[in-house]
Amino acid sequence: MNLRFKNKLGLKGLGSSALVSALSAFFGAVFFGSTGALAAEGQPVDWQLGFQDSVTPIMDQIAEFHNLLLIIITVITLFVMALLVYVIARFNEKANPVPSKTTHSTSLEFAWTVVPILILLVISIPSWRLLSAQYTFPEADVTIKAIGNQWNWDYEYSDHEDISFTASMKEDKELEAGEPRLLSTDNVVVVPVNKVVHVLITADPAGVIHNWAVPSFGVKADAVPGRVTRTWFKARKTGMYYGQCSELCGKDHAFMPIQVKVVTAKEYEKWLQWAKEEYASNDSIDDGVKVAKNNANGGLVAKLAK
Ligand SMILES: [Cu+2]
Repeated sequence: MNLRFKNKLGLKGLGSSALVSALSAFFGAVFFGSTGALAAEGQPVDWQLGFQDSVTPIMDQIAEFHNLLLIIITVITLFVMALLVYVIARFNEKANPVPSKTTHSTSLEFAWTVVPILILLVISIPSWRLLSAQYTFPEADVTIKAIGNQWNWDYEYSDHEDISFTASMKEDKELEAGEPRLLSTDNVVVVPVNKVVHVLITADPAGVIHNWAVPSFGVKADAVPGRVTRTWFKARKTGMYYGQCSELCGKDHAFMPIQVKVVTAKEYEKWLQWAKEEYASNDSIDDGVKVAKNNANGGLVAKLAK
């Protein structure tokens, strides 16, 4: 039994989520062997059940909401199945040769109208709470702009003029040891831990809709040409987190991943210094979009609106 499995059985959450975690750990262990991790932090794993581990308050809330819904849908499904089994056994031709002539039951009709309404009301409370939390933006410590291109992402650090770069997926032959295939990028977004990061998201005006999503952060927002949407996250753990473009955008949709490294405040300061050098503005591009000096695509991606 691995550590994660024990954690799950250790009822670390409150009631519902602990129950669901324990259930999913149980089924994971039964069907997929107990040695594989059941969820991973920052990236998917083989035979994973459920979400990637959460490192933000929003993702915590999403997971809790999901667990609540899973319990409700399980109870409803079992109830309906029990009714069906009962009807099949009790009211078949052999067991019930003379059927009742009843066509109407006011109290029953009242119940099957009101009970679903009450269930929906119960569901709506955490749903609205989650929606409100997602769209209540705490004050930003760091603001990043992500621009979806065909087929990579440009990033600009809005608080630092000199830091902007393109992040393209690494080819298989470029991968270093431990780097996940189809998820690793040549340049990586770096953000400090325990800080509110706002991500302004848009797309190349001459392009298509993309979507900036990182599962462990619980963020997913469309990148729409000519519009700026935004999302925010506050990661509580350092580490590497991966996401993918999550809006079907075209032929290389599967090949424009998102890689975010969460580091300590000190490491972040150091990275800023390094990045200002590394990603110094490229004056040869006349529309004012800066790209990384080492960017393999050169200026090709610099076709953004002026
Ligand atoms: Cu895309």
